[in-house]
Amino acid sequence: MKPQDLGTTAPNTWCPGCGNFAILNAIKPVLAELDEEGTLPLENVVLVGGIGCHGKIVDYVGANSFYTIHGRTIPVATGIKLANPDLNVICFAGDGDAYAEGLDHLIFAAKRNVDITAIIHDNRIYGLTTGQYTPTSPSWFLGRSTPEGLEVPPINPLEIVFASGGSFIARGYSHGIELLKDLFREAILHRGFSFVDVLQVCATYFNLYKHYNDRVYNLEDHDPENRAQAEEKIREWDYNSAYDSDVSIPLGIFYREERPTFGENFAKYSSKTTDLDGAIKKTLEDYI
Ligand SMILES: Cc1ncc(C[n+]2csc(CCOP(=O)(O)OP(=O)(O)O)c2C)c(N)n1
Repeated sequence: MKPQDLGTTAPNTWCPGCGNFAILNAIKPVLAELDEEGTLPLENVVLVGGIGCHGKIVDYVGANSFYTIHGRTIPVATGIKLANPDLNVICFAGDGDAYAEGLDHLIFAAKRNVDITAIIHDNRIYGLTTGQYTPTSPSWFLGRSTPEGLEVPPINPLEIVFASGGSFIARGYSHGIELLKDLFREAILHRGFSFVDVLQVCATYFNLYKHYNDRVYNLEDHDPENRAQAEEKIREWDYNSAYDSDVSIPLGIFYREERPTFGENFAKYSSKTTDLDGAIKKTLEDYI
Protein backbone atom coordinates (compact mmCIF):
# COMPACT_ATOMS: atom_id res chain seq x y z
CA MET A 1 0.00 0.00 0.00
CA LYS A 2 1.17 3.53 -0.84
CA PRO A 3 0.13 6.76 0.95
CA GLN A 4 -1.81 7.79 -2.16
CA ASP A 5 -3.96 4.66 -1.78
CA LEU A 6 -5.30 6.29 1.38
CA GLY A 7 -6.71 9.31 -0.49
CA THR A 8 -10.44 10.03 -0.66
CA THR A 9 -12.67 12.00 -3.01
CA ALA A 10 -13.77 14.49 -0.31
CA PRO A 11 -12.91 18.06 -1.38
CA ASN A 12 -10.34 19.56 0.95
CA THR A 13 -11.58 22.80 2.55
CA TRP A 14 -8.57 23.73 4.71
CA CYS A 15 -7.06 27.17 4.07
CA PRO A 16 -3.83 27.45 2.03
CA GLY A 17 -0.87 27.12 4.41
CA CYS A 18 -2.87 25.29 7.09
CA GLY A 19 -0.73 23.11 9.36
CA ASN A 20 -3.33 20.35 9.12
CA PHE A 21 -1.87 19.39 5.72
CA ALA A 22 1.37 18.36 7.44
CA ILE A 23 -0.51 16.12 9.86
CA LEU A 24 -2.45 14.57 6.96
CA ASN A 25 0.72 14.08 4.92
CA ALA A 26 2.47 12.45 7.88
CA ILE A 27 -0.30 10.09 9.01
CA LYS A 28 -0.98 8.62 5.56
CA PRO A 29 2.56 7.25 4.96
CA VAL A 30 2.70 5.93 8.52
CA LEU A 31 -0.57 4.00 8.16
CA ALA A 32 0.45 2.78 4.69
CA GLU A 33 3.84 1.62 5.99
CA LEU A 34 2.37 -0.14 9.05
CA ASP A 35 -0.10 -1.94 6.79
CA GLU A 36 2.50 -2.80 4.15
CA GLU A 37 4.92 -4.33 6.64
CA GLY A 38 2.10 -6.27 8.36
CA THR A 39 2.59 -4.53 11.72
CA LEU A 40 -0.89 -3.00 11.73
CA PRO A 41 -3.39 -3.92 9.00
CA LEU A 42 -5.40 -0.90 7.91
CA GLU A 43 -8.65 -2.78 8.57
CA ASN A 44 -7.73 -2.71 12.29
CA VAL A 45 -7.32 1.07 12.39
CA VAL A 46 -10.10 3.44 13.46
CA LEU A 47 -9.66 7.20 13.19
CA VAL A 48 -11.79 9.37 15.46
CA GLY A 49 -12.25 13.06 14.61
CA GLY A 50 -13.55 15.90 16.76
CA ILE A 51 -15.47 18.96 15.60
CA GLY A 52 -13.29 21.73 14.23
CA CYS A 53 -11.05 22.21 11.19
CA HIS A 54 -8.88 19.34 12.46
CA GLY A 55 -11.81 16.88 12.47
CA LYS A 56 -12.06 17.02 8.69
CA ILE A 57 -8.89 14.91 8.52
CA VAL A 58 -11.01 11.78 8.90
CA ASP A 59 -12.73 12.68 5.60
CA TYR A 60 -9.35 12.85 3.87
CA VAL A 61 -7.92 9.50 4.93
CA GLY A 62 -9.40 6.35 3.39
CA ALA A 63 -9.67 4.34 6.62
CA ASN A 64 -12.41 3.39 9.09
CA SER A 65 -13.43 6.52 10.93
CA PHE A 66 -15.91 8.03 13.33
CA TYR A 67 -16.91 11.69 13.58
CA THR A 68 -17.67 12.51 17.19
CA ILE A 69 -19.07 15.67 18.76
CA HIS A 70 -16.90 18.53 20.00
CA GLY A 71 -14.71 17.54 22.93
CA ARG A 72 -15.58 13.85 22.84
CA THR A 73 -12.98 12.10 20.70
CA ILE A 74 -11.34 10.43 23.69
CA PRO A 75 -14.41 8.83 25.34
CA VAL A 76 -15.60 7.57 21.95
CA ALA A 77 -12.15 6.15 21.19
CA THR A 78 -12.07 4.56 24.65
CA GLY A 79 -15.41 2.87 24.01
CA ILE A 80 -14.26 1.54 20.62
CA LYS A 81 -11.06 0.18 22.14
CA LEU A 82 -12.80 -1.50 25.08
CA ALA A 83 -15.45 -3.04 22.81
CA ASN A 84 -12.84 -4.43 20.40
CA PRO A 85 -9.29 -4.50 21.79
CA ASP A 86 -7.94 -5.70 18.42
CA LEU A 87 -8.52 -2.23 16.98
CA ASN A 88 -5.93 0.51 17.03
CA VAL A 89 -7.76 3.77 17.68
CA ILE A 90 -6.31 7.17 16.79
CA CYS A 91 -7.99 10.42 17.86
CA PHE A 92 -7.53 13.68 16.01
CA ALA A 93 -8.63 16.51 18.28
CA GLY A 94 -8.20 20.27 18.35
CA ASP A 95 -6.79 22.19 21.29
CA GLY A 96 -10.29 23.59 21.82
CA ASP A 97 -11.64 20.08 21.57
CA ALA A 98 -9.15 18.34 23.87
CA TYR A 99 -8.00 21.08 26.27
CA ALA A 100 -11.24 23.05 26.79
CA GLU A 101 -14.51 21.14 26.38
CA GLY A 102 -12.84 17.72 26.56
CA LEU A 103 -10.09 18.29 29.14
CA ASP A 104 -11.51 15.91 31.75
CA HIS A 105 -11.47 13.08 29.19
CA LEU A 106 -7.82 13.77 28.41
CA ILE A 107 -6.89 13.63 32.08
CA PHE A 108 -8.77 10.39 32.68
CA ALA A 109 -7.41 8.71 29.55
CA ALA A 110 -3.90 9.50 30.79
CA LYS A 111 -4.69 8.39 34.36
CA ARG A 112 -6.22 5.11 33.19
CA ASN A 113 -3.61 4.56 30.48
CA VAL A 114 -6.25 3.81 27.86
CA ASP A 115 -4.51 2.16 24.90
CA ILE A 116 -5.35 4.80 22.28
CA THR A 117 -3.42 7.58 20.53
CA ALA A 118 -4.41 11.24 20.81
CA ILE A 119 -2.97 13.58 18.18
CA ILE A 120 -3.81 17.16 19.08
CA HIS A 121 -3.89 19.78 16.30
CA ASP A 122 -2.77 22.55 18.65
CA ASN A 123 -3.17 25.76 16.64
CA ARG A 124 -3.83 27.57 19.92
CA ILE A 125 -7.16 29.00 18.74
CA TYR A 126 -10.63 27.82 17.75
CA GLY A 127 -10.06 27.66 13.99
CA LEU A 128 -13.44 26.61 12.63
CA THR A 129 -15.31 29.24 14.62
CA THR A 130 -12.87 31.90 13.35
CA GLY A 131 -10.14 32.56 15.88
CA GLN A 132 -11.33 32.70 19.48
CA TYR A 133 -8.81 31.93 22.26
CA THR A 134 -8.26 28.45 23.69
CA PRO A 135 -6.47 27.13 26.79
CA THR A 136 -3.12 27.20 24.94
CA SER A 137 -3.43 30.75 23.54
CA PRO A 138 -0.67 32.94 24.99
CA SER A 139 -1.71 35.75 27.31
CA TRP A 140 -0.76 38.36 24.68
CA PHE A 141 -3.10 36.86 22.07
CA LEU A 142 -5.54 39.30 20.42
CA GLY A 143 -8.45 37.42 18.92
CA ARG A 144 -12.02 37.81 17.77
CA SER A 145 -13.43 37.27 21.25
CA THR A 146 -10.59 39.09 23.05
CA PRO A 147 -9.74 42.13 20.89
CA GLU A 148 -8.13 43.89 23.85
CA GLY A 149 -6.06 40.92 24.94
CA LEU A 150 -6.49 37.94 27.14
CA GLU A 151 -4.12 38.42 30.09
CA VAL A 152 -4.66 34.83 31.19
CA PRO A 153 -1.66 32.51 31.01
CA PRO A 154 -2.02 29.34 28.92
CA ILE A 155 -1.84 25.78 30.19
CA ASN A 156 1.07 23.55 29.28
CA PRO A 157 -0.82 20.46 28.02
CA LEU A 158 2.24 18.22 28.26
CA GLU A 159 2.56 19.04 31.93
CA ILE A 160 -1.10 18.18 32.51
CA VAL A 161 -0.83 14.83 30.74
CA PHE A 162 2.44 14.08 32.54
CA ALA A 163 0.92 14.88 35.95
CA SER A 164 -2.14 12.78 35.07
CA GLY A 165 -0.07 9.67 34.33
CA GLY A 166 0.28 9.74 30.52
CA SER A 167 2.65 6.99 29.41
CA PHE A 168 3.77 8.49 26.05
CA ILE A 169 4.17 12.25 25.71
CA ALA A 170 5.49 13.98 22.60
CA ARG A 171 5.42 17.29 20.76
CA GLY A 172 5.68 17.85 17.00
CA TYR A 173 5.39 20.82 14.67
CA SER A 174 3.49 21.17 11.42
CA HIS A 175 6.64 22.35 9.66
CA GLY A 176 8.54 19.09 10.00
CA ILE A 177 6.89 16.07 8.43
CA GLU A 178 9.77 13.64 9.07
CA LEU A 179 9.61 14.21 12.82
CA LEU A 180 5.80 13.98 12.74
CA LYS A 181 6.01 10.63 10.96
CA ASP A 182 8.43 9.27 13.59
CA LEU A 183 6.26 10.54 16.44
CA PHE A 184 3.02 9.18 14.96
CA ARG A 185 4.54 5.76 14.32
CA GLU A 186 5.96 5.50 17.84
CA ALA A 187 2.71 6.78 19.38
CA ILE A 188 0.53 4.34 17.44
CA LEU A 189 2.73 1.40 18.40
CA HIS A 190 3.02 2.39 22.07
CA ARG A 191 0.91 0.21 24.39
CA GLY A 192 -0.98 2.67 26.57
CA PHE A 193 -2.14 6.26 26.28
CA SER A 194 -0.07 8.10 23.65
CA PHE A 195 -0.30 11.85 23.49
CA VAL A 196 1.20 13.98 20.70
CA ASP A 197 0.71 17.74 20.89
CA VAL A 198 1.34 19.09 17.38
CA LEU A 199 2.09 22.79 17.08
CA GLN A 200 -0.19 23.08 14.07
CA VAL A 201 -0.14 26.56 12.65
CA CYS A 202 -3.40 28.24 11.66
CA ALA A 203 -2.18 30.44 8.81
CA THR A 204 -5.42 32.45 8.83
CA TYR A 205 -6.07 33.39 12.45
CA PHE A 206 -2.79 32.83 14.32
CA ASN A 207 0.21 32.52 12.06
CA LEU A 208 3.08 31.41 14.29
CA TYR A 209 5.33 29.94 11.57
CA LYS A 210 8.10 32.47 12.07
CA HIS A 211 7.85 32.35 15.85
CA TYR A 212 8.22 28.56 15.83
CA ASN A 213 10.78 28.35 13.01
CA ASP A 214 13.15 30.56 14.99
CA ARG A 215 12.76 28.56 18.20
CA VAL A 216 12.04 24.85 17.72
CA TYR A 217 14.74 22.22 18.12
CA ASN A 218 14.69 18.41 18.28
CA LEU A 219 15.40 16.73 21.61
CA GLU A 220 18.78 15.00 21.58
CA ASP A 221 20.60 13.13 24.35
CA HIS A 222 17.29 12.95 26.13
CA ASP A 223 16.21 9.80 27.97
CA PRO A 224 12.39 9.62 27.76
CA GLU A 225 12.34 6.90 30.38
CA ASN A 226 13.88 9.24 32.95
CA ARG A 227 10.99 10.99 34.73
CA ALA A 228 13.08 13.85 36.11
CA GLN A 229 14.59 14.63 32.70
CA ALA A 230 11.17 14.44 31.10
CA GLU A 231 9.73 16.88 33.61
CA GLU A 232 12.57 19.33 33.08
CA LYS A 233 12.15 19.27 29.29
CA ILE A 234 8.35 19.48 29.47
CA ARG A 235 8.73 22.64 31.57
CA GLU A 236 11.34 24.23 29.31
CA TRP A 237 8.64 26.06 27.36
CA ASP A 238 5.43 27.24 29.04
CA TYR A 239 3.42 28.09 25.87
CA ASN A 240 3.41 31.74 26.94
CA SER A 241 6.58 33.04 25.31
CA ALA A 242 6.22 36.54 23.92
CA TYR A 243 6.48 36.79 20.14
CA ASP A 244 9.97 38.32 20.33
CA SER A 245 11.29 36.29 23.27
CA ASP A 246 14.40 34.11 23.05
CA VAL A 247 12.90 30.84 24.38
CA SER A 248 13.64 27.47 22.81
CA ILE A 249 10.85 25.02 22.06
CA PRO A 250 11.82 21.33 22.29
CA LEU A 251 10.22 18.77 19.97
CA GLY A 252 10.29 14.98 20.19
CA ILE A 253 9.40 12.27 22.69
CA PHE A 254 9.57 13.67 26.21
CA TYR A 255 8.34 10.70 28.20
CA ARG A 256 7.68 7.03 27.69
CA GLU A 257 6.72 4.37 30.20
CA GLU A 258 5.39 0.79 30.05
CA ARG A 259 2.58 0.06 32.47
CA PRO A 260 -0.71 -1.88 32.42
CA THR A 261 -3.39 -0.42 30.18
CA PHE A 262 -6.99 0.39 31.06
CA GLY A 263 -8.16 -2.54 28.91
CA GLU A 264 -6.15 -5.00 31.00
CA ASN A 265 -7.27 -3.40 34.26
CA PHE A 266 -10.84 -3.06 33.03
CA ALA A 267 -11.20 -6.81 32.50
CA LYS A 268 -10.03 -7.44 36.08
CA TYR A 269 -12.10 -4.58 37.43
CA SER A 270 -15.35 -5.63 35.76
CA SER A 271 -15.06 -9.23 36.98
CA LYS A 272 -14.36 -7.93 40.49
CA THR A 273 -17.38 -5.63 40.25
CA THR A 274 -19.58 -8.65 39.58
CA ASP A 275 -18.13 -10.37 42.65
CA LEU A 276 -18.57 -7.18 44.60
CA ASP A 277 -22.26 -6.96 43.63
CA GLY A 278 -22.73 -10.47 44.98
CA ALA A 279 -20.84 -9.62 48.15
CA ILE A 280 -22.87 -6.47 48.75
CA LYS A 281 -26.16 -8.35 48.15
CA LYS A 282 -25.12 -11.06 50.56
CA THR A 283 -24.16 -8.53 53.22
CA LEU A 284 -27.52 -6.78 52.81
CA GLU A 285 -29.40 -10.08 53.03
CA ASP A 286 -27.49 -10.97 56.18
CA TYR A 287 -28.21 -7.56 57.61
CA ILE A 288 -31.93 -7.60 56.79
C1 LIG B 1 -20.63 20.68 22.14
C2 LIG B 1 -20.17 21.80 21.25
N1 LIG B 1 -19.61 22.90 21.78
C3 LIG B 1 -19.18 23.89 20.99
C4 LIG B 1 -19.31 23.78 19.63
C5 LIG B 1 -18.87 24.93 18.73
N2 LIG B 1 -17.60 24.66 18.14
C6 LIG B 1 -17.47 24.04 16.95
S1 LIG B 1 -15.88 23.93 16.47
C7 LIG B 1 -15.36 24.72 17.88
C8 LIG B 1 -13.93 25.03 18.14
C9 LIG B 1 -12.96 24.31 17.32
O1 LIG B 1 -11.67 24.58 17.80
P1 LIG B 1 -10.62 23.44 17.95
O2 LIG B 1 -11.18 22.28 18.68
O3 LIG B 1 -9.38 24.03 18.51
O4 LIG B 1 -10.43 22.98 16.46
P2 LIG B 1 -9.87 23.74 15.16
O5 LIG B 1 -11.08 24.25 14.43
O6 LIG B 1 -8.97 24.83 15.60
O7 LIG B 1 -9.17 22.66 14.40
C10 LIG B 1 -16.41 25.05 18.68
C11 LIG B 1 -16.29 25.76 19.98
C12 LIG B 1 -19.86 22.60 19.10
N3 LIG B 1 -19.97 22.40 17.77
N4 LIG B 1 -20.28 21.62 19.92
